[in-house]
Amino acid sequence: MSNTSKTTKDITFEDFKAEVLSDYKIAVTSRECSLLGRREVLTGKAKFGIFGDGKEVPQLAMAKAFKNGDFRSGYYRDQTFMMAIGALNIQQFFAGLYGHTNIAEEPMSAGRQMGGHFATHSLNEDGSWKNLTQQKNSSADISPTAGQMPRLLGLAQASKIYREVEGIDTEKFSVNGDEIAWGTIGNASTSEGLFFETINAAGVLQVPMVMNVWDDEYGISVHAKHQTTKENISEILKGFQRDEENSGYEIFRVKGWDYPNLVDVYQRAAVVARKEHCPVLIHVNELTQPQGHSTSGSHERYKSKERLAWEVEFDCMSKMRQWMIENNIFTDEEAKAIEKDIQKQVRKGKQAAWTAFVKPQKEEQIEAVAVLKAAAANSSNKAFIEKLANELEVIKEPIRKEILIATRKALRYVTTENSESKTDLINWIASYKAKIQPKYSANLYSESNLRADNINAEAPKYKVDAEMVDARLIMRDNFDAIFTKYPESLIFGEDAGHIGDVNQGLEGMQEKYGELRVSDTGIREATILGQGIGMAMRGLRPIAEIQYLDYILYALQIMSDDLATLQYRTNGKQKAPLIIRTRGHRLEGIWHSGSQMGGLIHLIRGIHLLVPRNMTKAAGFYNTLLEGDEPAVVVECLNGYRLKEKMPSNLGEFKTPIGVVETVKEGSDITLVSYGSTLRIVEETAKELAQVGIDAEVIDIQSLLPLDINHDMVKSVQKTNRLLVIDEDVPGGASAYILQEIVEKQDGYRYLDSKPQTLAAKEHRPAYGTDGDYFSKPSAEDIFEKVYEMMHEANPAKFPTLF
Ligand SMILES: Cc1ncc(C[n+]2csc(CCOP(=O)(O)OP(=O)(O)O)c2C)c(N)n1
Ligand SMILES: [Mg+2]
Repeated sequence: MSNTSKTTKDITFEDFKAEVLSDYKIAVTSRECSLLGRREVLTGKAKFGIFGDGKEVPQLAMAKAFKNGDFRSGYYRDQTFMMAIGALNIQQFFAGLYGHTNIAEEPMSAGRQMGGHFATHSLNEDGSWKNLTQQKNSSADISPTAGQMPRLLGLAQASKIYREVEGIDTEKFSVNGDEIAWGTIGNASTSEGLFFETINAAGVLQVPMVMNVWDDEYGISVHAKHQTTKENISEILKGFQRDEENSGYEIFRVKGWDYPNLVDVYQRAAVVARKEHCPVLIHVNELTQPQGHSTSGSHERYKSKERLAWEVEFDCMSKMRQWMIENNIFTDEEAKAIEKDIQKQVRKGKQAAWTAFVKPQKEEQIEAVAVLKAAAANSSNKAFIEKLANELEVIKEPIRKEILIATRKALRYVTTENSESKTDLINWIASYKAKIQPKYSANLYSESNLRADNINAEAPKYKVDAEMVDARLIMRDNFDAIFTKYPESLIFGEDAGHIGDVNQGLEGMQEKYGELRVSDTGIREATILGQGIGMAMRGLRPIAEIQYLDYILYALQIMSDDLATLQYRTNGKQKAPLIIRTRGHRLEGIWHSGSQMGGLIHLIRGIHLLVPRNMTKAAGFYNTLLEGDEPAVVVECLNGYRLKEKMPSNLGEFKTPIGVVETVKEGSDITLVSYGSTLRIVEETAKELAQVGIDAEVIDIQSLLPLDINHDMVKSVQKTNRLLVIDEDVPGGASAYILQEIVEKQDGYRYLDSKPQTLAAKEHRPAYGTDGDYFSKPSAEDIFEKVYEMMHEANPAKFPTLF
């Protein structure tokens, strides 16, 4: 099922009629899916439903203007559009509603996302790119309202880069930069800051973005009068309209039930965006929600009788039907026949989806019951196990939870017994879990051969007369090598362009590589991130610069909700190998020395988090990441740019391994673990400790996500039997995470002779100035005394008390 994008110009009435009829059939199919979908939830077959009824007709118009290579970044109402571009059929729609975990049956997310969250596949089985110019693309939806906006900007910007930057291999991604990024959003969600930030940025960048607002006057129960000034988004955005003097937007307003006008507006909008790379806003108003917001409530509670009556009259489908009758496209009887036929098809598709959904679990149930019955036959607790087997057997449509509950509970009745069937039961549970768990957990990170831990380290090389230079020069010259080696790489951020970043790590790069590849952006962290996500999803290698680590919080929601979940929520069918460059740690004051690592670690699982101790290490991380296909944050040490480091000769080539710790000083008495700027203080303190006879081993973690994939830290604890984790995050933050890794995951507790400890910063933000730092974050004296205290406890005679 798919509609073609012929223009209405050169076609006969018969052609025209056929096209409109085909559109109507798609819309009826979509509406029937919504109606039946709601029933499936209310009868308990599906858990939650949110549907696109009331928004069908504008989506037909959008689909007609949408071409191969284009991208959608939208929200949960777009099922009609997805059907119209041929990316969603009836059975798949219901597979999504049920949460089918097979990607072949449920191509949107393999059951990970609730229905109504759409995606197409950008990647082949092995994680390599498909040819995106030969298919219609949808980036994977997320639930946070307006969360689709930042990425939309990047999807659109990619076309501009492909059109205007020379030397990039565009084959799989672009034809002359002609692709449009189409956004959809609900009227109420335009209240979010992300909407306004994106609208402004796209106007500045002049990228081919067509932004569609589906306006039904409500956001769940909240009316437009509480959402939007003047209750009218296109009215208040009028200032963005381009004119003879200034570039800006082309803005359209059109009624959502007016099929011929919608088709016309979308064709015109597409020409402006595609040809001129001018962003477009289409405000589609007078839309409805026939069944209310979602299956969680009913709109009769908050809509007036008059409004409800208006919604019936202005339902876009009945308006389209009426128009079709008036224009002799069909008669009422013909329409009824079409509708009846489609109702049947939808019921059939729904049934097929349910049968396919239930089938594997039924088979697993039969296996489990057999294993349970065998275990019962040989057990003194036969009656109890049989009961579990019988209870499982009678479930008509079992889910996996029920299968595991029965089998796992049965194990408890055979703990003291020894039989072959008990072993069979144990093995069955283990192999079942091994088979099923990945359906829910795989693809958080890349599973292709380009994943980070598959990329080999390469040491920096030095000429005999290598100079000691300001470390920022290593960063700059390495970026120079990167931009030459990878024509598809580009960097952007506040002050990243003209002056070459606030620490001169990009000095001269804009002059050399141009304003499109090394660019200044507005102060708008969330959409800087979004630019990166969208461009990375279209095959470019963006480096998004967040000026200071402290300000990453503005982008954190998008990192956490969008970037970190992308591979996971598409079951590995989309990727955005975006590199986020930032700088942080110890400098001056509350907002220039943050180290909110605990927060980041826990919120961005799915993105690597790298914390190099110097610029050579950092540059090596960029080189590694560019060979891989995963997103990462690199936190450069803010106080390290002017320190001296030796200039390597293999710039762009040396690689710091990801997930591998480095022992920077060997020792036998205690293991000190740290990273980033604090590591330098730990190294200095280790020298002072040596003077009093304490031989500390110092480990640089380098990579917080992933952390120590080779389990090297426990080997050190095995040798020293003592452990202190030093970190400048708050107490219980990153240090607790590191401690858990060593003590629990790596079984470090077995080798400890002293209580394992952490030394973190104070709970408050770091105060300003040198003393502010000294009284806020772990100092050399703090570290010395903590280690000394641990050694005193172990050997008071050798280390008499300090205080
Ligand atoms: C950030 C965020 N806040 C709240 C919600 C809960 N929520 C889901 S949809 C919705 C209303 C959206 O209304 P609108 O944008 O007009 O879209 P419509 O559903 O009317 O098409 C809300 C509040 C959410 N998903 N994300
Ligand atoms: Mg709305």
